[in-house]
Amino acid sequence: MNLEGELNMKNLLHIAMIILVGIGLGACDLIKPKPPKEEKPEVRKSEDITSEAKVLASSSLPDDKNHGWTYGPASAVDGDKETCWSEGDDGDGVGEWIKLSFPEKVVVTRIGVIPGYDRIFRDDVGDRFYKNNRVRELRVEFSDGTTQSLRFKDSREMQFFVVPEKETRYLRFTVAGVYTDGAKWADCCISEITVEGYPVD
Ligand SMILES: [Ca+2]
Ligand SMILES: [Ca+2]
Repeated sequence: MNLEGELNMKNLLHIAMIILVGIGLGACDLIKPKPPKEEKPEVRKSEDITSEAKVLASSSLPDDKNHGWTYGPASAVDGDKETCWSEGDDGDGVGEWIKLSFPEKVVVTRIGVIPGYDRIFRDDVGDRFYKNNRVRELRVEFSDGTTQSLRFKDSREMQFFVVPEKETRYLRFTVAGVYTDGAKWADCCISEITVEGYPVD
């Protein structure tokens, strides 16, 4: 065997070794026991818990008996965007509140609000949204006394806010600012509030 032949043979042996070692490692991998699964803390599933709450308000507009429309706080949690809670104070609504109280402590994760009266009716007034005051800002108070501010766009879709997970017995929403442009009535309205979370064990 000349020098070239010797080198080729060496290379072939080298490649064969690499393949054998590779197969060996692969086999080891196959029979290696899998590490135990890491224990993850249980993640609680958030759900719509609005219907569990009792609802109260600082004031409400008298119901419209002609149309059969109700303006009490229950209208903000009935799942119908065409019914609303309207405050009944003489002013623009700043300082008025609506409170959702839960029978047990809950962890709140997300809040959604339609910050006005999302009803369109076939009469001279038509669309009620911009004819009433809309919420610009709500201050949410939790039962530990802490508060969080929610700021709204002046538009009729439900607007959502993620809440740093917090245990609470109630949520009190106080109107801290309103949009009044174009309003015919000084009534601040909320068509819907939804609360997502889960009960505390
Ligand atoms: Ca409603
Ligand atoms: Ca008012």
